[in-house]
Amino acid sequence: MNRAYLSLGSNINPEQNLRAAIELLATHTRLLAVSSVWETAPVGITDQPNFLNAAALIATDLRPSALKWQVLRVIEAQLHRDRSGHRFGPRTIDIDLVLFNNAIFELDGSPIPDPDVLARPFVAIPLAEIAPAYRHPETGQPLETIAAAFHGEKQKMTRRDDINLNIERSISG
Ligand code: PH2
Ligand code: MG
Repeated sequence: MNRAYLSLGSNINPEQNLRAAIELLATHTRLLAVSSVWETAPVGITDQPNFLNAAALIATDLRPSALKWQVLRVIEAQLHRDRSGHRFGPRTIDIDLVLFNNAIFELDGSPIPDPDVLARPFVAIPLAEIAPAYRHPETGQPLETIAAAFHGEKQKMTRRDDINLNIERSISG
């Protein structure tokens, strides 16, 4: 079994789309952990709604390319992700494969580990919640150390404890 670490983001109907993405992920893979939901200011194009960001850890027998194309991209399409607009513009759901086991490789020309793990607090902080002791394959730093370096930015992020993506715990009745 492989362990894949995913970064999720949405700023169109974000609460519903994050929840739907997690539920769909659970039907395709084994969901091991889901982070809190964080409300974050948009990076890149700043004139767009705030994002909700989260991270998930899954177990899968799929290789990275199959995971990306047969699961992540399919879920994005099911949730009406429109890729015709700006690359960094608003989206219903973005599911990025950012870490895979302890491997260092390229997937369709993009590096894994995704450089955003070290560069973006909205990626590092949720990941550190679900795998604090995981060591970055290139720097050797645990995710909790990487996330702690963003303490200044973290103050600008809001943990949305009113939104719970944990499927089992949120089933009512
Ligand atoms: N994703 C982007 C561009 N900007 N900003 C925030 N806060 N969160 C994101 O997930 C995000 C972004 C492109 O993937
Ligand atoms: Mg992204």
